[in-house]
Amino acid sequence: MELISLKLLPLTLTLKQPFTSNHDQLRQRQLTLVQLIDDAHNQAIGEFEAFDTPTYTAETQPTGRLLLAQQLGPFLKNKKFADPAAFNRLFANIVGQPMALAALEMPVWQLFANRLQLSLADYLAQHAKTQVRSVLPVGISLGVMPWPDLKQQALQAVAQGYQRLKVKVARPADFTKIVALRQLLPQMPLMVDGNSAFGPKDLAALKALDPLNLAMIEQPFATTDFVDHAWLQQRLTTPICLDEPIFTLSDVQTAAHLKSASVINLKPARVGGFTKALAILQYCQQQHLTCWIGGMVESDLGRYYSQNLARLAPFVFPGDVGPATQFFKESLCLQHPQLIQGALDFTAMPRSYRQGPILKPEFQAAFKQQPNLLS
Ligand code: OSB
Ligand code: MG
Repeated sequence: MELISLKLLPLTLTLKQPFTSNHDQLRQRQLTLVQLIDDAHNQAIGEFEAFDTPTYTAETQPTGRLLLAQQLGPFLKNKKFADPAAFNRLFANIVGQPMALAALEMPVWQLFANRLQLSLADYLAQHAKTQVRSVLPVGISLGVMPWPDLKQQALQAVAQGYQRLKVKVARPADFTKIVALRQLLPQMPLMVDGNSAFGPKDLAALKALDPLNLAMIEQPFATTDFVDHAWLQQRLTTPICLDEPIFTLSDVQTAAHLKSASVINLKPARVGGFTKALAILQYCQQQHLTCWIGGMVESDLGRYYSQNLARLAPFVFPGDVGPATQFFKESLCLQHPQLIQGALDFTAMPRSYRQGPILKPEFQAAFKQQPNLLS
């Protein structure tokens, strides 16, 4: 395969309500769509999912756009690759930039799936030697918010059938809301995400979460603190999940060897795409680490990729892969799996969904105005 056209389309989506974590308050979601056209004139669209600021990870929309436009995009001119693994090898000497690379790599998987007349999920499953689920139970991630709002949104999520609640926490005072939520929902699979807000000084407050029977505590300590997370895990019964520091298989190996965590939040964009994500899944299975698919407040286009990865049978724990309508009124694509009792239903999708997401005509037209970085 060879790409004959590569175009970028920056856009900004407005959230229905701000999404607050320890890192940031997200009100506007800047994204960059990437249109790839291969030498058989098939099209696939990727999404560059870095945030505006280098708070969650180091990549940002402005710097990533520049890198895609000036280096990573034009580099692909006249490059041939026989499969997604070969595509990855083209970029083997690049340090970092996983989300920029994933914006190219995930639609390349779609292009190969189309050539083989497989759906993306079936192609991923073939690679991972596993099965695809057509009904996918999902969880929801709720931001930091006052108790009355949290109570209302949690009850609404339960009414919609979501199979797991994750609540962002940014200071020990937020834990009183988690205690109240656990009283309200004694049986609900529940977890918190600290987004690096805490440190060893917060041990007593974190230990007070143990009796709540949380599924896990995600990323309590700072991004690079593999050793401190291991220290914390020795003192907690609740499993620790790592998110922010997981860029490579080597990061997962570090976490496994140090016992920093027993759970990995796997975001295909944060690890550079599907090839890397599947290698991490395989390692997690060998090491008996739980591995589940996280979210990036993606558009519905970005969700297409994470949802179809999450459909693989080993991702048992419900992911942050519910409909993007949680965040945005606007959608970019024409078809979406419906949420029925907390699960995405892929059985009702039209046949055309197997060939990838179909962009709305206005976004398709907007690409016409953009320069082809390969010409
Ligand atoms: O820590 O998992 C996170 C959203 C933005 C940045 C970081 C995180 C999140 C989420 C996922 O919690 C929300 C979603 O996309 O469903
Ligand atoms: Mg997280």
